[in-house]
Amino acid sequence: MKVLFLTSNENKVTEANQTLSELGYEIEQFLINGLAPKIIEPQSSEIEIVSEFKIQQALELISGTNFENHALLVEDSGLFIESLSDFPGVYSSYFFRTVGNQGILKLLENESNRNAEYRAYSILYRDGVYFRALGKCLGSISTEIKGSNGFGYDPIFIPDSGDGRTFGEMQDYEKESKSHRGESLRILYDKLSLPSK
Ligand code: ITT
Repeated sequence: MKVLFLTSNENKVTEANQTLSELGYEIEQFLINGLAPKIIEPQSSEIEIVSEFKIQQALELISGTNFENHALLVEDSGLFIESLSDFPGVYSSYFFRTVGNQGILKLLENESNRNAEYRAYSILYRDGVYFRALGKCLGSISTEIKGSNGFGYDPIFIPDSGDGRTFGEMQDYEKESKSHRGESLRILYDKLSLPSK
């Protein structure tokens, strides 16, 4: 089954395919004339609320088109840093684009509490039914940038469940088995696998 993923982030599409392709789902980025439609994100500090807005926009975009019967996927995620009162959180994408990993390292320069958490909230819509899943990944912020795999904050994020390497130093399958997105997609996988009533 083809699933249209409304996102501007191709890395999210790759990671979703890693988990959901086993179910026979083929995740494709939702494009109109070759471009990802602009998503309007609400002013909210909750990734759950942002995701609900995203799925409604996806539904509006396919309404009345040839894609009307396709399954849809959206996700909102972010990095929540304890000593920064959960910043950048829902602003993770913007913060990364403007100041990047160096900006985070600078903010934490003299900070001993480097605890952080990645969160991802996914919503999959199929045949009139919504499937929702929250995934979390506990970890800490490194003192330097390490590795070039993954995307975004991966070169400064060390998952607690790992061996001290950042996600940027891990292979895709290692990140997937520990990450917030991996967890959220595995929960979706389990929900989608249940026989429908
Ligand atoms: P869409 O909203 O178009 O889906 P986006 O990249 O802007 O794409 P979000 O608004 O959900 O996505 O922002 C998530 C940001 O959080 C993302 O851009 C990264 O900066 C960061 N992030 C989330 N998950 C990550 C991961 O697995 N690895 C590294 N950074 C991540």
